[in-house]
Amino acid sequence: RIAADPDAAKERIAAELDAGRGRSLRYTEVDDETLVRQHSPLMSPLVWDLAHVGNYEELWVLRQADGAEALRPEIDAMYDAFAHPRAERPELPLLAPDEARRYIAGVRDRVLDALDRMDLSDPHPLRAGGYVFGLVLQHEHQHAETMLATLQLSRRPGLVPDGVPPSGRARGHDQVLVPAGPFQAGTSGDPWAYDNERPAHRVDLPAFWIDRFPVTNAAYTEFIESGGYGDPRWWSPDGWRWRCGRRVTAPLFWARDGRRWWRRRFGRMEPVPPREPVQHVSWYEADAYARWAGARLPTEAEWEKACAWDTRAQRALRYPWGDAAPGPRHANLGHRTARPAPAGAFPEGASPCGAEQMIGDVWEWTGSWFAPYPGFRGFPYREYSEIFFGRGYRVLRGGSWATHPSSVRATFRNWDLPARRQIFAGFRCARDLAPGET
Ligand code: AVJ
Ligand code: FE
Repeated sequence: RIAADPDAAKERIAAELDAGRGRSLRYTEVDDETLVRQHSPLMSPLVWDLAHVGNYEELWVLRQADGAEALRPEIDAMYDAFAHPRAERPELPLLAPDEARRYIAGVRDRVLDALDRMDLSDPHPLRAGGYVFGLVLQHEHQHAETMLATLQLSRRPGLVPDGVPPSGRARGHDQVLVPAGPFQAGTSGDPWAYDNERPAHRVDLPAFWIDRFPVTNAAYTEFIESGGYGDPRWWSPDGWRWRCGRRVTAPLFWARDGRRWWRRRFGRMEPVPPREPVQHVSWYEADAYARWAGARLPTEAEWEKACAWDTRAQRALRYPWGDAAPGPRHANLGHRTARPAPAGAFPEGASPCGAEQMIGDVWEWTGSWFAPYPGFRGFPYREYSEIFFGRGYRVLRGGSWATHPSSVRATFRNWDLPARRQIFAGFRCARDLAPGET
């Protein structure tokens, strides 16, 4: 955000860029073999992500916003996510880990020079308010979260720093009412919002109930134990095909030992903690659980209204608790811990309607397809959002424990294919009011 004092704004941007880079470097402080290997066909080798964030920064800050020539035109295609799908990336002649670190450090030096020189009041859409720096910063943090998913898939213990989440005081099953009426979805004014969050528009919704907390491991285990994975009544046709084809019987990384469930988390087995939000479930599993529970997934409009619409003030907040930047008492974000916090751990992060943990802990699957808002305009490039519209992606909201605070807000939209489980995703349920219920 550009304040009255441009130097202070630039210092803040530089500090945020530095913190983002520190994170990428920490996650890649592992042996070269771990960096160059492909841990799953769903993911890039870590060394690809590392050079890609630098290449993206070079493309957008140095070339597009500052008018520089390409530093290394011969490597551009390798780090273009659209030229090479993830599965192909290990076959590319990628920069070796040390070379990648040198390349991105060289880009960063030039980026800081460009920041120094840039007039942030220039109306150019990439330069105005330092938009392009917010773009690359959020991009780097999104890849940091992707790197964590890759590290989780790698099975190697000791690669990821842990931390202890606050404890929760959650009651059992609990839903909050979101009253009927229009609200403002999306944003036109948020300075760092992506194209897919724009423009702000009015959406009128009937009243609905939404879970106060994300669905916990305890609740999800009941679905499993009651035979939920074996009963096609609960599954969409595609979901049933997916679960049978892959013989899925529990969330990814879960294993049963007699009557107890365990999970592998960053290379170590541990008992599944009952009060934590379930994570590593696909959209298909979330959808089936909701049907089993006599509920459904919220639409993304419902999710956003429950997250941040202040009915009394008739205005959209940036976060459930207001407009203040997320602090440690609001939400579990930014990898302070390497896991979701138990339900009820963030009463101070409650939204105006009383929903908790909407931001942080786990990305939440919604019932909506990823599609453009009315009046959408692709910016700054079609491949960020536009080419994913109408292609079978489901919307996720709210960010996870791995998401950096700079890269999530009530309007932020994430998306993935309904079969994906390696991301840090869970869900909560919603339901319509019963006849006569007010
Ligand atoms: C918004 C998380 C779906 O990781 O594919 C990274 C973010 N875009 N580089 C992704 C992104 C370009 C994107 N998601
Ligand atoms: Fe990227």
